[in-house]
Amino acid sequence: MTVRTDWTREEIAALFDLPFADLMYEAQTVHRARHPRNEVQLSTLLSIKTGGCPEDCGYCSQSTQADSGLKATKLMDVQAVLQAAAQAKDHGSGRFCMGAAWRSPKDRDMPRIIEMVKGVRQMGMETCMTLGMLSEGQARQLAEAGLDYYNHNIDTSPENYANVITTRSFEDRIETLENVRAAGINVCCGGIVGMGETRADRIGFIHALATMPHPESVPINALVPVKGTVLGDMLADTPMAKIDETEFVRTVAVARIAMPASMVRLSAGRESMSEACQALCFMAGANSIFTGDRLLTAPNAGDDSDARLFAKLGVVAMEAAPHGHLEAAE
Ligand code: SAM
Ligand code: DTB
Ligand code: SF4
Repeated sequence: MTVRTDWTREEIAALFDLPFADLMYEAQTVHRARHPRNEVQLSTLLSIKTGGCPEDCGYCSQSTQADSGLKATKLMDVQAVLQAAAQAKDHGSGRFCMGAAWRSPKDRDMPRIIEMVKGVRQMGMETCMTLGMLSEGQARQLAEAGLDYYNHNIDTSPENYANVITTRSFEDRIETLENVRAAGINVCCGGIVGMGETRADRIGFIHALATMPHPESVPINALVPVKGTVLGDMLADTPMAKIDETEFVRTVAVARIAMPASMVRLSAGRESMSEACQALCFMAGANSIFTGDRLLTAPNAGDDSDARLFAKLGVVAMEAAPHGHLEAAE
């Protein structure tokens, strides 16, 4: 149960191949050794700049390449962002994650972004941002502002990357992750399953995450199929390509075992997931979710249904503890 970054693909593949009950048992054992059981960390998303993105990510409604009918907006005012953060805090969320549909932030945007980080932090919430690629200098500026986490996903295996996104490379992603880490900001990095990728791609995806310095937070998103995006339309045309729930749970369990100390977030896609599947994901070691009615642009499960689910499962919200969760073993 030590934290290892020397995983081989064969080892990751062997975990995926385990009988389901054995995989769940191992994942739950690792989880209990490292994390408070029955506790789930709550984060809330806000899209601070929506749509009009020049990147061509095949899953995303915010790309200019997508015909999703989404209205593009300008960067929000600081006050409006702080108001949304206050509401999230009132609803029990510990972390506020601000996302912008950018390839990378412009230097002229940085002062406002920094005000947002400082303001949310002053409210006693953990801060997270996802703004696209960052230079070393931008990462340092965000660190100085007190940013706790930066989300930047590798999304899929290195070999599948170009099938999903062509306007940047897997290596570009790694470079930003290195800049973020070097600046001393916690890394939030994961990806999407259910994009029609193969088991081998899911193995390559977890292998890539587990052989870098492990991200403190690993979001596992189930593709939210959006009409007008390449992948949303592909799934609508070939429903057979939709990922099966057991395979989704397996992916969560393998992430938990391969990255024992990380927080594994059951991210996008919960809205259309059964309660039983979500319960299995928690069993498999997921210990974080996005709360609230909306993700960035897509609908989310919502506070009422989450409260019901938590009560049913005997799950409680984890106390927010900036930078402290890795020591949270029982
Ligand atoms: N533009 C920035 C970037 O790409 O890094 C930040 C925002 S982007 C929307 C953040 C992440 O959301 C993506 O990396 C992807 O993993 C996830 N995402 C976007 N659209 C999704 C969808 N339809 N279903 C599931 N996950 C999605
Ligand atoms: C992540 O891995 N998932 C979040 C967050 N990081 C920024 C975003 C999910 C987006 C889902 C689609 C939407 O809302 O547009
Ligand atoms: Fe732009 Fe991010 Fe959407 Fe890609 S995922 S199109 S970079 S907003």
